[in-house]
Amino acid sequence: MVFRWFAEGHDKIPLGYIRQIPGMTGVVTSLLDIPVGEVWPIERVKRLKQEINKYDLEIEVIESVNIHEDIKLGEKTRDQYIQAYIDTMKNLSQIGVKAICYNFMPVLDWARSDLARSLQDGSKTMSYQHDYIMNINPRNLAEQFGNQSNGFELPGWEPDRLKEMVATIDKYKSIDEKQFWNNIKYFLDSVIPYAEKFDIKMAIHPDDPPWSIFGLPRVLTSRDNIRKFLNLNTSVYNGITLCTGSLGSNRNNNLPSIISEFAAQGRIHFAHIRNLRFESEKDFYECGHLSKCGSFDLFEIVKAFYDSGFDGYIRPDHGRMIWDETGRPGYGLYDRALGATYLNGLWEAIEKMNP
Ligand code: DNO
Repeated sequence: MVFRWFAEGHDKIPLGYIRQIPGMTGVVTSLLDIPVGEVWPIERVKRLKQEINKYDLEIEVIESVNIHEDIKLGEKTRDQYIQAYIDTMKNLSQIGVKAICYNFMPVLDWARSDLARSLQDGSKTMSYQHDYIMNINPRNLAEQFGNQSNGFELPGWEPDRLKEMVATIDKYKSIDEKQFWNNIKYFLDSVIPYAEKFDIKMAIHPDDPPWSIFGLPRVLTSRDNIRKFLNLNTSVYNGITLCTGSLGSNRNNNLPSIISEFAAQGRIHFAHIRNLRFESEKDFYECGHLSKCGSFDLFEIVKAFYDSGFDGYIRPDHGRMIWDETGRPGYGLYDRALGATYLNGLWEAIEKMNP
């Protein structure tokens, strides 16, 4: 079990607290200050490792090494950014990183309509209202996120990504879905041989939400498209992050069945597990991890991982803000720690039921 931690200066949760969560063996982290497209210097990654290891925690998963927009757009300059990506992979392999979670969402990463919606029990959480997202200008949404993020830079909404947001969104007008898939394949065929060489499993994150927003192509959205993605490059090093909250927000995605299919093939390298509660067809809010709190059956989800012999990394995903905690939306300490404990409990029970 691992825990997402945004590294010194970007996270107010001390590593010493993370170590005290029962069963926590490592953190999933990143170097947020390095602009996308630049190589992560070896000295920086070594220092990061030392800092984490001091607390008896491992650093085997990186989330994320982001992909430069020129690669996603298939521009002529993409080769130089792919080379930088490979150089970063090499440096990460030298400190023992075993998996990289990344995404191929154009321009923006995940989207929510509210980062601090108050729930009846007094907690605050992130929520998604489809009409709101369909009618808001992305620049206004970015501004709203800036005001609601308690001073933290949100992953996927980094300032360097937002500077040219509108111009970049425009560039996608000339890219159809077929071209976009070709650009994904070009990236995979370039980096996967190095993933094999460096023994780093590449784990793409599904699009969140799993449908197009702001007129941009989004393709990592369903079982069929994940099959297509995995077939673009059939190396086992080309795999996915199975994020239940992202994929599951499309009600047509049957999570236990999707997990069983891809975990049995050894293509799920990382699991983000959380629950959400639907309020209508496409509207939802992020609730506590417990099955009873939301719309997913977490027992069936964890069982699907267990039964398929999953041996990748698991982390609890977004939590609510509870007990008056303030911090990075979705990434407070308390509710995620409860989530981790619950997931560990489910895993232990399932394991003991299957001697
Ligand atoms: C949101 C996260 C995403 C995820 C990236 C991976 O909380 O799940 O930002 O880290 O999509 O590249």
